[in-house]
Amino acid sequence: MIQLYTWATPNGKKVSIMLEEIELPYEVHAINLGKGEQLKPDYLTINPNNKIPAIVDSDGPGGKPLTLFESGAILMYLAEKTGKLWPHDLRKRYEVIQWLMFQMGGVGPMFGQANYFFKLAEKVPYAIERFYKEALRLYRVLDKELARQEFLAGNYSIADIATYPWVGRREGHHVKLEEFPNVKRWFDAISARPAVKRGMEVPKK
Ligand SMILES: N[C@@H](CCC(=O)N[C@@H](CS)C(=O)NCC(=O)O)C(=O)O
Repeated sequence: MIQLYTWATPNGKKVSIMLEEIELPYEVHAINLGKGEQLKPDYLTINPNNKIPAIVDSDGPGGKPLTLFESGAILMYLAEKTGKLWPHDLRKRYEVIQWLMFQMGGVGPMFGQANYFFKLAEKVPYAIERFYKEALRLYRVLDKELARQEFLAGNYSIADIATYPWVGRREGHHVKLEEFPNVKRWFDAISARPAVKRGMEVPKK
């Protein structure tokens, strides 16, 4: 059984969507970030970086428990464990990893910063412009790629799962999908998946 430590944020939803897609049983532990539960000593033994998500797989490699943080690493582990949602072919698999890293190093941090500075009561125009422009540039990269193929690395994979919840927060960084028609087509297709709908509801309110 997998224990999932999460909260209602894009990085948390990546893992609940993945667990729903691969149909592995899991138990949810809501870590209330507003109350600072990520800073509690017990949780720091699971994620010393005091962030969600994290998992503990009681049936890890060699039948021993495995504790893991960083959403990208968790997605790769679950894909490896089940052989699902990334390709067996090494060349194709690295295309998936490439787009996963693009999300982890670009989409997540930049959309996150844009959301933060747009929301901040005391406006910092330089920061808003910097992160908004970079978010738009990343949407253009995504749109161009998704004009070429149905999903980010060809078939639906952990790269799409990682990117989807961040595009779901586009209101926060003032982006309209009508301006990125291929991202919109991709977003709507993923939104229609039953496992994605279930994963997006975790943790329950
Ligand atoms: N690179 C990390 C980022 C995780 C992250 O930023 N989590 C946020 C919520 S989306 C968090 O837990 N923040 C709480 C804090 O920083 O105290 C990952 O992808 O797992």
